[in-house]
Amino acid sequence: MSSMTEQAYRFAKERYEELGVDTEQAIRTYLETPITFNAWQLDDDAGFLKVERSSGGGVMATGNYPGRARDGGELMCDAKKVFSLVPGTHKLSVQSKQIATDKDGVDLDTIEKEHYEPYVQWAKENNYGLDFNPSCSGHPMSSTGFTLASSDEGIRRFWITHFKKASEIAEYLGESTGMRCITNYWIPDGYKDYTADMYSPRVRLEESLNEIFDRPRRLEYNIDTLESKLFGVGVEAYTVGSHEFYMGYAARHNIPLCLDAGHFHISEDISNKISAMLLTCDELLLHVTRPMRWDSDHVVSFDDTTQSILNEIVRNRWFDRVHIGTDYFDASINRIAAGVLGLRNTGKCFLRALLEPTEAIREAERAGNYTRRLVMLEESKTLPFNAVWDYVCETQGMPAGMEWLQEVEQYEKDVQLKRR
Ligand code: RNT
Ligand code: ZN
Repeated sequence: MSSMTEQAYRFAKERYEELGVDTEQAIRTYLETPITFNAWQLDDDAGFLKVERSSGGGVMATGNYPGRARDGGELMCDAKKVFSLVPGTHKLSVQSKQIATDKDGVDLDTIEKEHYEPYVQWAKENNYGLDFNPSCSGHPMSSTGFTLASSDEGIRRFWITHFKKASEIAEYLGESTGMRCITNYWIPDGYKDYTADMYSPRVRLEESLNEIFDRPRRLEYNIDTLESKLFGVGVEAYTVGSHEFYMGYAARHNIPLCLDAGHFHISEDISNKISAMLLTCDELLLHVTRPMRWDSDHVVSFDDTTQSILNEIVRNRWFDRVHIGTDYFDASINRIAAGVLGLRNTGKCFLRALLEPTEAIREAERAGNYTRRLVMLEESKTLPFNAVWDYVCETQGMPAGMEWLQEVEQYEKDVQLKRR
């Protein structure tokens, strides 16, 4: 560690101590709390099934930067590179279509544990956790725009089978890695244009979910969470799985929700929803992302929105109830750099939240001293957070500043650009 980093940290530590903040404790919490990275940043949501791909499904990576991961092996190699440049405990959220075995003829209704076994080995070797999601997008069986809410019984059955299998596989991932898996269910169903019947698809989605959840679930190894959405590309008019739909479903069936920062009206802030939803759900999953004008999934930035989300978790010590995951994908820049940057930004917001003098601010609030509350909230923004971040990076053997980019550039030359 450089002596400058160490010196700066010592000053920062003192400064925080004066405000009642224990930097050592903050660092420990930071390092042991997992943050999940979305694997679909690395393959542009393409997946590795050998079935024909189809457009639709409401998600789309834009950009043509070379070097995306083309199979599970490349994906793991890239994800490991990402994790090597971000301090903390890591989980990778794998999509069901990212099968890691090179098998022909495997489709989403015939996936088995063995197709994900290489991920388990890899995670165990490196002390990573795994999360999971059943993926509906880009598949011929979702090309009508409907999956679990389809009026076509064949399509609906295909996806029910898929979701049931996916949850079983997720339990296997959690059991064999020793870190519980968190699965997000995101169902793209909806209409591009005005509909005359918003009710029937919702009845069908409810029936499908009831059937999927009607199996003995091993909740100690996996929890399934439900992710709502406002609209998607190609389903601008109507989304079956709206926030109200899942909120009601979650309350009635005691299933956790997944809150994606881009899935609401653009000025709505999910940090404000967490405390309300935790009265209904025991747990929540977050998809931290940066919506730019719409649900665009830009690389997570070190911005106020992300900070508010992380503050909310930390202020209430909800580390076991709110699971932090990211959901961004950019194919116009180096995908590993995108991964590292978004994860470091999420991590920075987390560490900065852990260093907030929350107790003192809450004391002012309880006393009705809102002047003091505002002054403290504003002044704490410029406390020497960065000295603590640098110190964390260097004690973990990672570059503190932007030198990590050189490593990514080298990897791009040696590995990614050779993929043709
Ligand atoms: C899509 C959702 C969802 C997906 C993943 C792949 O809009 O945000 O989280 O990105 O399930
Ligand atoms: Zn999401």
